[in-house]
Amino acid sequence: MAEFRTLKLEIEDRIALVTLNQPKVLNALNQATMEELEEAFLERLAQDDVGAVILTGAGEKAFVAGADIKELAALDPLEARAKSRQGHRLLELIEGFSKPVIAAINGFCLGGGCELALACHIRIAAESAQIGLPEVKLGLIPGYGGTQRLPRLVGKGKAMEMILSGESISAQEAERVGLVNRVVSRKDLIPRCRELAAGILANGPLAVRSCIEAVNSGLDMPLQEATRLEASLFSLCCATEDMKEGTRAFIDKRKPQFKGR
Ligand code: CO8
Repeated sequence: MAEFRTLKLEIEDRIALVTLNQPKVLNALNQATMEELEEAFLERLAQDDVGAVILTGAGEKAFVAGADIKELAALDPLEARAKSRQGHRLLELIEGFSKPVIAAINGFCLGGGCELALACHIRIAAESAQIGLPEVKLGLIPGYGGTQRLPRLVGKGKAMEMILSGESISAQEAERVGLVNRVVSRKDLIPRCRELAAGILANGPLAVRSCIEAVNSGLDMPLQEATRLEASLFSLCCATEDMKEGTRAFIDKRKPQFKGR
C-alpha cells in the first residue's frame, strides 16, 4: 500500500477510504497534501481493486478547514496563480474520475475544503458540518474552482450570498439548497457513505463511468450536443458484455454478475 505523510488510505471491499490526516491544523490543504492527493488519484486509486472512493477528514472537528493560510500568506502573484492552477488540475482529476468519489463531510468544510467537496460526485454531511467559502474574510477569492462549481450546484443567487458574505451554512441548510445530498449523524457518516458506494459498485462499472462522463461533459454543452454525447455513450454501453449480462439477468430474474467488460 502506498505510504503518504498527510493522507491515510484504507481499501476494503473495493472502497477506498481516503482520510486527510492533519487534524492539528483541521486538515488544512498544504502543498504536500495537494501533491499526495494527486498522486493517490493518478496511481493507487486508479488501480482495478478500487471501485469507489470516500474522502473524509481526520478527527472530530473538520473535513478540511481550507487551504493552508500560512502557505497562502507567503505567495507572490505568480506563485499564487501556479498554486491555484495546481488546485484546479487536482479537482478536475477528482471531478472527472471514472469511479464515484463521495465526500464524507465530518465538520468544518471551508474554503479549499469546500472546493474539494464540490469537485466530488456526491456529498454526504454529518449534522455538525459547517460549509462555506470564507476567502473574502482574508481579502482573497476562492481559488480552487469555488466561484464556478458552487453556482453550478446551488444556483447563482445562493452562491453569490455565500461567496460575498463568507458566512458558512449548516449541514441542514446545505441539504436544503442542494449543496449536500444528505445529512446523517456523525456515527453514521462513514457507514452510510460505504452503503452508498457499495450500491453503486453493484451496478455496471462501465455504465457508471459513462454516466459520470455524460453528466460532467454534458453540463458544459448546449443541450442538443449533450444529448448526442448521451446517445454515443449509450450506444457504447450496448457494445459491452456488462450490458448483455445486465439485461439477461433481469429477464432471468437473477442478480447480474458484472465484469467491467
Ligand atoms: N490554514 C492553516 N491552519 C489552519 C487553518 C487553515 N485554513 N484552519 C485552521 N488552522 C489551524 C489553526 O491555525 C490552529 O492551529 P494552532 O493550534 O497552531 O493555532 C488549528 O488549526 C486549530 O484551529 P483553531 O484554533 O482556529 O480552531 P477553532 O475551533 O477555534 O476554529 C475555524 C475553527 C473556525 C475553522 C478556524 O480554524 C478558521 O477560521 N480557520 C480558517 C478557515 C478559513 O479561512 N479557510 C479558508 C482558507 S483560504 C482557502 O481555502 C483558499 C482556497 C483556494 C486557494 C487557491 C490557491 C492560491
